[in-house]
Amino acid sequence: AGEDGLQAWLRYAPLPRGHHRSSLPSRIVALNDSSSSPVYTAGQELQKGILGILGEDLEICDSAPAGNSAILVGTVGQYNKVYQDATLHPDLSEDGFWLSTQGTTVRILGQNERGVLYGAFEYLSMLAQGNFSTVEYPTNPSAPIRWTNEWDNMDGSIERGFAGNSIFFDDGAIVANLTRAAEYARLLASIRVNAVIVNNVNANYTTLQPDNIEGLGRIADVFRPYGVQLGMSLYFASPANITNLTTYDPLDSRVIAFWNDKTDEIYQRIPDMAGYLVKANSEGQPGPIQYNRTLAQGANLFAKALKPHGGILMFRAFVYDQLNESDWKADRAKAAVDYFQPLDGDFDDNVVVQIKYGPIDFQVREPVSPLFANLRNTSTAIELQVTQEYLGQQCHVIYLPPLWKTITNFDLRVDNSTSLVRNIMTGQHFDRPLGGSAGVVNVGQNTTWLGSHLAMSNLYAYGRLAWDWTADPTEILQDWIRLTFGHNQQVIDTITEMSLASWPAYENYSGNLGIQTLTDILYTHFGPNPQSQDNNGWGQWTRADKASIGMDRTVSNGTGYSGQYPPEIASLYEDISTTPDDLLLWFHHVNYTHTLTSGKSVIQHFYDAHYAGALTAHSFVGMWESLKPYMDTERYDDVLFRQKFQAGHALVWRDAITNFYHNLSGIPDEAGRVGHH
Ligand code: GCW
Repeated sequence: AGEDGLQAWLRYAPLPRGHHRSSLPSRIVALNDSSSSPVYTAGQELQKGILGILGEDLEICDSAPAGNSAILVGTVGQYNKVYQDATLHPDLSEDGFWLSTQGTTVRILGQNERGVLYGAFEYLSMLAQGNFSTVEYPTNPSAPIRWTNEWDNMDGSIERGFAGNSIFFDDGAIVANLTRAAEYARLLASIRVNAVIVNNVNANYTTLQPDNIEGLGRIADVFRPYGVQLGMSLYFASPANITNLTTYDPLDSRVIAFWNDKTDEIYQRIPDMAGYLVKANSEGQPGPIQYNRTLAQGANLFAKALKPHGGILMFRAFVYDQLNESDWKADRAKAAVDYFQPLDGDFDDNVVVQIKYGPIDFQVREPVSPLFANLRNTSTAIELQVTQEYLGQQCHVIYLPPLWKTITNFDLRVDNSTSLVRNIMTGQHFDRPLGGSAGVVNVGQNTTWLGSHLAMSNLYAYGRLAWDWTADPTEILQDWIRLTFGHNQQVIDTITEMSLASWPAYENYSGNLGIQTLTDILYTHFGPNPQSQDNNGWGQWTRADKASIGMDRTVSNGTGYSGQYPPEIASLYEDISTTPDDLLLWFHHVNYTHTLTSGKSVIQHFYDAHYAGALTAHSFVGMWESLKPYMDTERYDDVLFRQKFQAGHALVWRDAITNFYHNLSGIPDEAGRVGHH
């Protein structure tokens, strides 16, 4: 039981009868036979996959007699050593691969060993989808950083994780059995994720104790055959916890020596460690500001220790202070630019500032973080959540790529010219050496990994997009459906329809017009709690009163946030008539009777959208039930249970939000649905 969940999109289910297939090569030639090599893994994976998909058991050899057909896997360098093919010059960058299928000769050549494994998974994905076409192409990543972050605590719990306890940690130490860690690395390699930060950004100094460094080394050992590097989050004040130092001042020579020595010790055990992730001076975490040092001085402390080892320091931009709502101009959304823009150019070249996609915190609708437009001399990466913290916690189906694409395709108009977020964060636009993305995933011990079978489309898509931000969310989704659930057209059409309707539906029944997700922000981040959105110190406010609602973030009359964007975007948001409806209440404070460009009033839009969204969620139940004949019982029942919960919870959402604003405003619903009659 649970095997389908564990294998996720790598099930290698037999290709159904009726699919055209051409004859296969007779053997697999892997050009490196060391068992920790991704090339070796590629050979093993091809053997296993072809057996599952096509029922043919190919042998793995280290060479092929001339004239014999083979699937050849190796780096370009390894290949040229054996075959001296001077005509072969595939245009590859780091981690890229070249795939060529000519009848019964298949060549999968990587720029490095990790690229070889990526190519093997690509070929297997083709076979599993019944695609036997002849192809020949190179493919390269959009960015070097394609990481996941796991918010796993050393005690085995996971912050904002919705699939059980950690696969890495338990009771303050690294678990003995790392089978799941290896299986996770296999999934990640197949979507070309190249590193995992294994512990929570709210970090603990105990990670750095010698037996835990040894344990992290064991995790890195099981990741290595999959080309996945290990990275770790650090607790800024560690030196004051594990030595007799009483300071963690980043400019103190003893503190510097501590981090240099610790870093050397870690690299001794994990020579290919990816780097560190640091959350400092954020939500109670210690940082350099305690010593009147800048955030850049804090970041560079670690960057310098990592530099000789080739490591990267990811430094989070999620820095903000508690605020008082009685101040009309107070605005948490401004914090990141206020803190980081003055430091542009002060960060070492192996520092990457990791920026959440919006200026607040993974809400259902946010504008792009303006920080992306304000750091020209600093490498940046975008932080996304695969885990659905504010978005239904895997109890609601939401296919997230359309949300991510809204952000990454946004044109910030830096210097009044095209400046797409996806080109800024990958380093291309400002010509930065580093860039990319971090996806907060938070997989757990549950056999579905994320707590829900359908949520896995988000992990799959995260990797595909991190490789190529121009890829199409629907195509990615349908590859995932075929690999996960098979080839039945009704299954493909239904899951596609449901997935594409899911983000708009959730926005409709949770929070509209840029008001954010009206979830409980004080405790659970789950379920409706509109009253928690005001009179809190967190700065996630709606400023709703009897007559009006919304944050005035204009320069002319509000917090001035809109002025953090380049001029063309600033004026778009400054002017209420050019602000898109879906961000109206993010930027403007208006009466409930204000007319939207759609012609509806704000309050009527709230009522209508909540009813429409809940209806869509309800329709998912019947859609899923129509798939019963084509599904295994285990996955059918598991998803159905969740769809029914979502349908019911969407009604709770609808009624909680519409009644809340009806009571507050006293304005009746034109359709007569809301309130007491
Ligand atoms: O919104 C908050 C989350 C915290 C998280 C924090 C962050 C890991 O509720 O759980 O801490 O964001 O991203 O640092």
